[in-house]
This record gives sequence, C-alpha cells and structure tokens, in this order.
Amino acid sequence: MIETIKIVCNGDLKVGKTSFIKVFIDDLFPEVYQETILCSIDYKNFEIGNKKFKLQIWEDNFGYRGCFPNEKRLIENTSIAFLIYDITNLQSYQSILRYCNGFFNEKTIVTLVGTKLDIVDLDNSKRKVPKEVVKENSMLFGYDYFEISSKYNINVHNCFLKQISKLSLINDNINININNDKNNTAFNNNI
Ligand SMILES: Nc1nc2c(ncn2[C@@H]2O[C@H](COP(=O)(O)OP(=O)(O)OP(=O)(O)O)[C@@H](O)[C@H]2O)c(=O)[nH]1
Ligand SMILES: [Mg+2]
Repeated sequence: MIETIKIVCNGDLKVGKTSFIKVFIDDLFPEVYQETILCSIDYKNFEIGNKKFKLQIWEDNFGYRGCFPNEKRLIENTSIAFLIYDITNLQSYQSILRYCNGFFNEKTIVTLVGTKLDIVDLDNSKRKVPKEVVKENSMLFGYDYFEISSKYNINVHNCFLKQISKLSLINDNINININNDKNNTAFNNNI
C-alpha cells in the first residue's frame, strides 16, 4: 500500500503559500493571484529511490477570512509543517511564532519558510525579517529555515525534499539529489 505523508503549510494571508505548493507540484508559478478561502488540500505522487508515496499537502491561513482552522485536523498525523512568512512583511513572521512552541506534535518536522526572496535580492531595503533573527529562533526551536522564491523557483524543491528526506519512514539508505531547483545556486539558506 502506498503511504500518505501529510504536509501542512500555515501562514498569514498572501505570504505565498499557494505559490510555494504549486511550484513544488507543477513547477508552475501562478501568475494570477487567487485567494484560498477555505483550507485547501493538494496531492502529489512522489518517489524516492524505489519507494512511492502520496503527499497530501494542506494550505491553511490561520483562520483569516472567518474560517477558523480545525486545529485538531491540522495537527493530526502531520509529518511536516511549513510555517510560511513573507520576508518583506514582519507581521507575517510574528504570526508564525505563535505556532513554533508546542503547537505541533513532537514528531512533526517543523520548518520556517521565508518567501519572496527575489524581491529582497533586487532591493535589500525591502527585507523586513532579518536573517539573523530567523536563524536565532530556528536554533532555539531546533527547526530548519529556508528562504525561497516561488516566482523564480529558488529553493522550493530543495526545501520540500530536504524535509521529506528527514522522515524516518523513508530514511533507510536512500540517497536523493536535493539540488534540483532550476536556479539553485547561491540561495540555499538552510542552516
Ligand atoms: N515576487 C514574488 N511574489 C510572490 C512570490 N510568491 C508569491 N508571490 C505573490 O504573493 C501573492 C500571494 O501569493 P499566494 O501564493 O496566492 O499566497 P497565499 O499565501 O496562498 O495567499 P492566500 O491564499 O490569500 O492566503 C501573489 O500576488 C503572488 O504572485 C514570490 O516568490 N515572489
Ligand atoms: Mg493561497
């Protein structure tokens, strides 16, 4: 039987959750913004080595737009949680901090994901979340962190693959190439 891996993407409105998921699933950056009103679920078949999995990827926006998440459903059986913030928006980073300490089960691999790296690459004054602050918090909580650009497919696949490869159920001597981002050069900010 093919195992299902549940992945949850949480974050404020418009931080880039859908784009992150779509680029991973289809290699396609949605050019037109479409809000996610309710919690959404996408699927992707996935293979590492000779093992096949089904990824079940949830998107949730912390209950904005009046649809409060059923926290139990979010937490239940979650293998990987991506807490997503926008590097150009400090408030979005503060929002995810509420979910850092003890919200998910101990076994869940929690990861901080800063989006829209392309914007600060063009103009560093747009950066509102300093890397040092994220690094400090991620060390404190024992989480990895990534800075990504879905628009230019930077670090998106790397981020998913690195965290998926950490799962114990697929961790038996499988070597995977995690550097398959199209533009994966100097942007691996994972610590
Ligand atoms: N420059 C840039 N813009 C991005 C990036 N990712 C997302 N965006 C833009 O940010 C806006 C929101 O993107 P979405 O992916 O829909 O964000 P979301 O978090 O799913 O939004 P909601 O579902 O409304 O909460 C859109 O206008 C995207 O084009 C990125 O990597 N770079
Ligand atoms: Mg969305």
